Amino acid sequence: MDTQKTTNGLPQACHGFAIEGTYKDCISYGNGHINDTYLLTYEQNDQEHAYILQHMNKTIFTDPEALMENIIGVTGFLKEKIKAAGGNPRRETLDFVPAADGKPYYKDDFGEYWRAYHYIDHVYALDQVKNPEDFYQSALSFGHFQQMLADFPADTLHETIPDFHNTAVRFKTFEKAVTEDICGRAAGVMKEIQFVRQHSDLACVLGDLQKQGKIPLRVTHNDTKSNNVLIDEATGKGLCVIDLDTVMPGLSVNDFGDSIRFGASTAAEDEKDLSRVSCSMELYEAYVKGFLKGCGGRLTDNEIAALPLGAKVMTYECGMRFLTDYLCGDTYFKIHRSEHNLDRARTQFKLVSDMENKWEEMQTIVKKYMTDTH
Ligand code: ADP
Ligand code: GN1
Ligand code: MG
Repeated sequence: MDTQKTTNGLPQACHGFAIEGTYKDCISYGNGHINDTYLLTYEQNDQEHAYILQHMNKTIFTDPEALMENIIGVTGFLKEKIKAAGGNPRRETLDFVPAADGKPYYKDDFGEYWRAYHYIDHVYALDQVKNPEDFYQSALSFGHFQQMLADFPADTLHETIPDFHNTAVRFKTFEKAVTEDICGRAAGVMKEIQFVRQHSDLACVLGDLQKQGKIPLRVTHNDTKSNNVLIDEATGKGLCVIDLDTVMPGLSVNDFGDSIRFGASTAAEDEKDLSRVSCSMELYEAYVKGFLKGCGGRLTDNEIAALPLGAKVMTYECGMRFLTDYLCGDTYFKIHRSEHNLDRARTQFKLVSDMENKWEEMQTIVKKYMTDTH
């Protein structure tokens, strides 16, 4: 990602939205790998008001206007559900701020796209899960999110990134990166390349279940990292699911799995010391319990039975994506050091191996909660 593109347009973007009052401040914010996020402050009647300002990554989300249409559709739909349930629609879903010209995004003089949201205050996002209760709350929120979107008209959604969780396509892209080896890095990571190849059966297994009609397509979040849920500081409860860029038809087991690969790990996604990386069964169990409850009994028996597989496949897929990006010269995920993507790939492969060792336990835990849901 060309950070220069962001800094060029940033001063304009700070003044590009329909925000009253006087501009005060704008600082870098959050730890996402894709967009550039800022905390923007304005003064209105002697009071400070905060906003989230985001530079949208146009290389990855190639149609930012279609992306914003999705977000308006989804947040508008969620707001009605939240109101009907007696909740606060300005805190329980993203509340976007239009640009000064009324459009849902601001386009700067360099052709880059920006958007703004009202800042939700007195919350925290989990960049690393520290305790089962927080993770349980995160699971409830992501499960509930899927439940609320169960009757959303899926055909109105644009596919913001084609084949996003098509693991078979990801595998082909990986093999192409190995063959082309444009940075000459493949020889140094043969062990990791072999790992991906030896586990290639994981690339088709969920797609096959879906094609055979055994698990359904639903409207899913598709990026269920624990830092994409805001937890209310006052109550400790999950408040708002954010980062809605990839809400598209997908598999419930993938939403479950992506959360596990990130949140149930005993170490950070980019931990260098692999002896610290494992899949915590305590955290896994907390998530199973919360996710099934959050989904409100909507998951089929086949989906529930495939949850452990979702965890393994999403971890494998993510590791393969990090390794592919390393081989291609680190152009997709933001990196903060050399070999950052390689370190991230290694943690994911360590987790896949650990899940293989704990496979029976992972299935037993799911069975334990299966009966609660029907
Ligand atoms: P990315 O796509 O880069 O992951 P996110 O949309 O997840 O970007 O935002 C990055 C971080 O900014 C989040 O993890 C969260 O901490 C914070 N954040 C985003 N939107 C809001 C909001 N409306 N209110 C408060 N914090 C937010
Ligand atoms: C990215 O945007 P962020 O940081 O929440 C990525 C996810 C990966 C994740 C790995 C649009 O998520 O798919 O699982 O990094 N998002 C996109 O940490 O590619
Ligand atoms: Mg995010």
